[in-house]
Amino acid sequence: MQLRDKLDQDKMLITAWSTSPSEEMAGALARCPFDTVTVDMQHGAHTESTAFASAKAIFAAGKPAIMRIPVGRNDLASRALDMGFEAVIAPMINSVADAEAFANAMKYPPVGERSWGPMKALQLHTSYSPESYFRSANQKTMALAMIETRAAFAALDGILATKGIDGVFVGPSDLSISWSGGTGVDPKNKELQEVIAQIGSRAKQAGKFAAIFAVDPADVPRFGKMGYRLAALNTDPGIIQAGASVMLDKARG
Ligand code: 3PY
Ligand code: MG
Repeated sequence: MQLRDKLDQDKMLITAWSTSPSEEMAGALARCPFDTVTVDMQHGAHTESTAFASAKAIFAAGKPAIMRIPVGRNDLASRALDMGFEAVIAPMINSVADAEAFANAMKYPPVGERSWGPMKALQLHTSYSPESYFRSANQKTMALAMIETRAAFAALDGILATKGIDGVFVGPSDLSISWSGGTGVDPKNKELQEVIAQIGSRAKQAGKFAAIFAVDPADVPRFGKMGYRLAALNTDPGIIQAGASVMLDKARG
């Protein structure tokens, strides 16, 4: 497991966002110079079997794998860790109770109630024995709670203080919908930038990590200055489109 160690180095890490139900595609993303790849089971088209195969393909490329689970699927959070994912992002964590339920699934006792069975993870992370995995998993695997509503922002300090929550992950699109009272989606909304800055600094103060989905790659250095340590750049179709545009512009002069 290496994601936690990389984050502890206090550098901005960048994750690709895998939405196509293909381990080939996830492996291709992992072979690009991203620091890590996130497999999206909330809005992506992955099934459990393509997600689990993707974890292996990402790991084979020497990168850590992250999973975003669908809303409320804490059973899948434990399962993702059992399959070798190193971090789980849980969407719509809107209260301390939501954060506690997520942390319970992610951490072994005495912190939470994760059930024992990391046999597949041990096949990937071969430097661990069952005993050493048990001793280090609570510290090395990461529970990232998504802050993407007004309610979540109101509960931020409680969520950050929840035992077993390692960090928060801002979803600027849903946050913009909630912030506007449902009148629109505008993740680049000016008012939201102050909220995003506060989340970064309050996470840092609480000794937790802050991460965010960067709709515009040019925003990543600005998020870094706000204390964020992990940014998601784009989904696989967006990455292909951006690369194709650069190549076609060159080819067509
Ligand atoms: C959001 O912006 O709402 C997200 O969930 C990003 O993936
Ligand atoms: Mg969202």
